Amino acid sequence: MTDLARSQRLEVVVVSLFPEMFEALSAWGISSRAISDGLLSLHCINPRSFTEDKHQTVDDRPYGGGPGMVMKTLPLIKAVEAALEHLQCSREQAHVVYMSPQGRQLDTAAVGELKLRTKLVVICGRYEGVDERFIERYVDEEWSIGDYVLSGGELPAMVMLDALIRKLPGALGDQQSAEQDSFEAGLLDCPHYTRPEEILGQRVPEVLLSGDHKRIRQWRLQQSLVRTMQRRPELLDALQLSAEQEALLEAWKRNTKI
Ligand code: 9D3
Repeated sequence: MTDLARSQRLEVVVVSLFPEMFEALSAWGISSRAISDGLLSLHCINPRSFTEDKHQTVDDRPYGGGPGMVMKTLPLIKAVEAALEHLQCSREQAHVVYMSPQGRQLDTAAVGELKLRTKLVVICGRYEGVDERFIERYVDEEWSIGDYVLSGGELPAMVMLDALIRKLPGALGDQQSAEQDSFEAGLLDCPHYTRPEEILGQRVPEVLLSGDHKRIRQWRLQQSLVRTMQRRPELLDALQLSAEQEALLEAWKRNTKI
């Protein structure tokens, strides 16, 4: 689907025991602007509000024993049903994802897939995770943000949503800056400078002051290529370089050998 072909705005419902954490998205920066501009809606539902006992219990001990607790199934089921109600859609019409260390690892391609959805339910786990039967019944996909242990699914959900929101048409003031982003072109970013021209003896590279836009573009591309080669060679291996890119990289290698 092209950007212009997006027929419906993205509607997101997050299921979390800590809904206030999502104010990091709704109150600040590009994500908050995207929401107030109506590019997406973000609604949070707390499974705790679907408990019936005095202590509003959302966790319980694991069958089989061992340390840690597991999120109870019924409050989660009720929360997802409330999410579908909020989205005014059936289970089949919504895409339900569970943030989980066992999930597929998020990357640019994955973000591109997720942003095509129009109704997204994002489940955040706490404790050791959720009852497996809940996953079997409701979850379409499990997503991780990388191989390190966090305390729950909220930060991963926010990472995923922030990456996704940046790719919604109109989310960035200058649509080009999304395409120029690191990774979008498969390359790391070039260095950036702002005023003053000199600070404590460090000068801005002369080419950036030249006003020669062709040379500036070539310098930036060359910097991106060299940095990618030095810091993330596996990214470069995955690319088919253009003739210009090949030439810029070779020119750099030639000049640094002398
Ligand atoms: C240390 C506890 N672990 C083994 C006994 C399992 C475990 C359970 C729950 C590890 C982490 C979590 C909480 N993490 C997430 O919910 C999570 C996550 C993450 O920790 N890292 C990367 N991506 C994600 S997505 C959700």
